[in-house]
Amino acid sequence: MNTKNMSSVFFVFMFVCVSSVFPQDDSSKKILLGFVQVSSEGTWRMANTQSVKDSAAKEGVELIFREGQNNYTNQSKEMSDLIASGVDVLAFSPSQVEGWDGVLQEAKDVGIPVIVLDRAIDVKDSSLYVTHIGSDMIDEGRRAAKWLVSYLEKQGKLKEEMHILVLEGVKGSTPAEHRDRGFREVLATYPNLKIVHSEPADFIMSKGQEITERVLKSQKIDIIFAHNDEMALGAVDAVKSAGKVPGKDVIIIGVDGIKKALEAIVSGSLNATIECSPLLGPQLMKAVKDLSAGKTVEKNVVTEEKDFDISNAQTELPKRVY
Ligand code: GYE
Repeated sequence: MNTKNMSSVFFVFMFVCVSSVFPQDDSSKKILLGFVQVSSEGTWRMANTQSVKDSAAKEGVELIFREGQNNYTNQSKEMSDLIASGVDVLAFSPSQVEGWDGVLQEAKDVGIPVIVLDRAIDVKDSSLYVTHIGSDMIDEGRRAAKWLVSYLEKQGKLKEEMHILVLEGVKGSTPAEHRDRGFREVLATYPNLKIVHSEPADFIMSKGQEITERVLKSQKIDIIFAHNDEMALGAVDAVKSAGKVPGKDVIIIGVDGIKKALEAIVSGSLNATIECSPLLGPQLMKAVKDLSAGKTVEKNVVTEEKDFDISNAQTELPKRVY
């Protein structure tokens, strides 16, 4: 063997030794994340889905995306399916507060960590999921009522009898249940602020409009609290068609903080929106990566959010992406 050959053999030998002491980091193997979205309706949900997809692509996480059409049975089936297919991590945004114990147990039995995104859940054993990333929706309800109280106070109307219409989200869903609970909790101190009608409009704009139109025909309504902005914007249209001025004759409050709601605040037809951010993708991917690296993650990651009204909606508008 000449010197040239000997040195090549030496280098190959060294490479083999170094590789076996420092095994090649297998970061080329992508983490497989299964995500079951609750539904596809509305601006908020579309922005949430986009945020998850964009962040997965950016972070090099392989995403299997499924959608449950706002239906518990569909959603649990999709989840069982992904568990059986052996994803590394499972995430979902639940259609309802309760009923997840069984399917989460399936994941736990095979060692798949589960992340609850956006809407929180109630399960008997909280070790069935590793973390919840999303908003405190009871507090969103409280914030809506507190905004209302301070608005009425400034107008010198806090002692007057006021009739409230509540446009609820999907019955049994976390945002509907929790926002309702928080709102009523604060209102309990103000018996003159009366909820005279409350009905599910399923987070859908046209349903918010229909219900408001119907209710306005038979009752005097001073305030409308909608569990999301889409329904609140439906209510704005209904108030207009009843010949009244939304934002003045009827105070209207929504939740989410979508661009269209901020525009409606600036134009005076909506009074306030309580922010609930759909941009959860980056936090989700961080948790996915931490879990895959064997790190512990916080049990509850609460999104920081603001309230918007005429005092700050305009400044926020150019920054809104949804
Ligand atoms: O407020 C609503 C959507 O789960 C926070 O669901 C989310 C809610 C959001 O359809 O617009």
